Amino acid sequence: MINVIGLGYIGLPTALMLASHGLKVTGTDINLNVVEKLRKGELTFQEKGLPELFQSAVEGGIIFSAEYQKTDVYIVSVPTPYDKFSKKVDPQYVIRAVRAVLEVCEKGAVIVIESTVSPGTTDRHIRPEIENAGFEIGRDVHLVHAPERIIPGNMVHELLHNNRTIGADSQEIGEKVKKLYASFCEGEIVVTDIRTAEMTKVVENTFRAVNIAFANELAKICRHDGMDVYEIIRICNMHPRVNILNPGPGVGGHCISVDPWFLVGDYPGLAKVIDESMKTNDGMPDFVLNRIYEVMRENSITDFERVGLYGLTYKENVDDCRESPTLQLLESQARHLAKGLKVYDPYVKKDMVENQYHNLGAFITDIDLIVIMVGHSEIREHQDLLAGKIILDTRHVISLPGTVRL
Ligand code: SAJ
Repeated sequence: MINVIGLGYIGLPTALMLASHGLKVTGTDINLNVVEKLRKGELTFQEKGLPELFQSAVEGGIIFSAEYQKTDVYIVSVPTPYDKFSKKVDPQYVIRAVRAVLEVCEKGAVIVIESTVSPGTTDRHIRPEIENAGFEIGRDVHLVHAPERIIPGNMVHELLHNNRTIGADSQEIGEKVKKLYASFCEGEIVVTDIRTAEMTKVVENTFRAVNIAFANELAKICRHDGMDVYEIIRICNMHPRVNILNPGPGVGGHCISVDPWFLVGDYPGLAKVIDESMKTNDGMPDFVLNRIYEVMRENSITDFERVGLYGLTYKENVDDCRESPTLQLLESQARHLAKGLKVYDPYVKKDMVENQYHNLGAFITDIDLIVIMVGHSEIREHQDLLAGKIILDTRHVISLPGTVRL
């Protein structure tokens, strides 16, 4: 039996995937609400294909529990927050999960850590924890790091098709875990050592962060001198070896806006391009706020209550608001003691911020300037609803004439 620890954005789909491919799985979460919801057949977040996967996992006999199980394979996918000041990863949840596993596991159990950790976390924090508990790694328990790569919005497909990395102390254990993941994963599975696996995960997200920062910097340069950044990127990308990403209102989510800081925190004198890139991305919500002021001035709008932000999530067509640029922008606006911006997001049903609407029609009626912060399909497909409004489109998704951009 496989005990998946932590039933969040990564743990839940992974547990469901294993169970729907014929493996015996118990999903454990310390949050009783989560466990009870899942037992009742309710999902805890929206994701394309997840309801069907859930159904097939239930048919496969998946069990949800708040207890850690006595078994020989654990997959730990608990959060790894980072300290905003030191920029270092906080491994406390992983450590707590490993401690709890040690209390119940069978001799020779394999503990697979899927949570993102900064390079060296296993050596610095997890190994000593296990050794101090009197266990010999490689005999009493085995450690593996198998970072995930799935993207919210396309998780189920990517779980099935992405290549994966398995970091292990020995080839034998690496191969054993590879076999486990190969029960559902159709991509190539590479076996390496733990430190390399830790580093690859963080580097992958850093690559994307740096490249988004480059696009954001170009947007600022082009704005400064009246050039069209989108046209420039479009033409540059026709070069066979150039592939520039899209500028936007900032970088959210729990990965690209977080993981690269681990490298800055651990290697402050070395990770310079990364440091600057993260600052550039983090500065984008303020850049958008300045653009809002400019557009308001140009159109003689004096009241923030006539301005609406479309989108609260960190990207299109997901319901995840973690580190979202819109939330960052609202925070910044509050710091400037200027309040009143209206907000709407079709994916966010509960009230999260002041002046939040739950009806697109009412939201549009009450504003003169709409700022597209997220390019949800809803607004791409119903652009006609925006006719007559002043539109500031930070995502380059609206094609109505007169739309102003980043
Ligand atoms: N964004 C831009 N411009 C772009 C692309 C993205 O501004 O051209 C913004 C998005 O709007 C969003 C943020 O960046 O706010 C991040 O979105 P994303 O879709 O690029 O990535 P995530 O955070 O949803 O998922 C990433 C993925 N990593 C990579 O693509 C290298 C995913 O594969 C990882 O599994 C995930 O991080 C993770 O858990 O680490």
